[in-house]
Amino acid sequence: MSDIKKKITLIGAPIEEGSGRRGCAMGPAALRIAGLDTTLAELGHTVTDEGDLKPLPARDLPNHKGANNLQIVAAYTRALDAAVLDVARSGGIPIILGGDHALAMGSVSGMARHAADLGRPLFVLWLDAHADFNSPATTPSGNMHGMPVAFFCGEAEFTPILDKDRPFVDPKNVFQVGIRSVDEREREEIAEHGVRVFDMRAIDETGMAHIMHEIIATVKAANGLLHVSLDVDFLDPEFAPGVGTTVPGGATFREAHLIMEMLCDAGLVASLDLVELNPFLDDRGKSARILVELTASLFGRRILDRPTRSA
Ligand code: 6HN
Ligand code: MN
Ligand code: MN
Ligand code: MN
Repeated sequence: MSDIKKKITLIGAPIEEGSGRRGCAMGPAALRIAGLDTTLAELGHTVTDEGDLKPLPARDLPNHKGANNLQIVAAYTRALDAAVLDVARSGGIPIILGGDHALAMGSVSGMARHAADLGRPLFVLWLDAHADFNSPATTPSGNMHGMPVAFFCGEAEFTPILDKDRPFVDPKNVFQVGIRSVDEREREEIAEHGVRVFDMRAIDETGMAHIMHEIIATVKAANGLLHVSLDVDFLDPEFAPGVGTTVPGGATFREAHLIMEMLCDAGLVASLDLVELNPFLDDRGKSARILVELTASLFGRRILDRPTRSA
């Protein structure tokens, strides 16, 4: 499966207004400087870089006190919904270079439309320290990067950012792995909606391989498409310090790497977000580089194929 050559399209989404601090806007540039495009091309894929989206704020929406910078987040949501659908429809794999996690409102919405067109269910693998299931009604911060999962699962409290009749993702098709920071109301919401959560304790108790076998088997059995959303803070801050919301006790590089290798072998991944990279907080490009490494493994790089590096 991993030897199949793909058409990959990079879409930069330098949004930072969903996060409440500056820096994620530099994420797409850092991922390019770390060599994402050449690394994927060296694996034999056809890589197109569409550059960065720069949408104008959605002035048709009112300001909302529970949703900071709503007009900017909505603009990126609409732009990504369209751009991701376009790439997927033409047989490509969109990789969205973030940018904060609010961008997943658009990327997942676009993939949900694509999956609906194909008559297949969309599954989402959410690799994150956080559940990101707040809404303007429940958020403790107003920051919309804490809301994308609730958004694409169709929570009603959102002001109309996209058409109301768009397809939503069934919360039971959302797998959250690595979770270790959940707000009080989020805890209730994810339980109520049946999101499938594998928190750090589950990883420690059962191991990543077991969890991934289960997820892959579920997606395969349903003939589903899989969107992967990788938040830098999924990783332990020791490996990836370049993020504004570090939480101790995260996934190791080896666990993350295993996920990517297993997903590669399964051949199910239709689209990928690389989000929350804040190069301003990073340590000499370490976190950008780890994202490139993980993406390379997802798209076919194998340990035995890797060139031996001299010390
Ligand atoms: N992220 N749950 C917190 C909030 O403000 O809603 C943190 C969200 C973090 C979001 O890391 O993508
Ligand atoms: Mn997140
Ligand atoms: Mn997070
Ligand atoms: Mn709810």
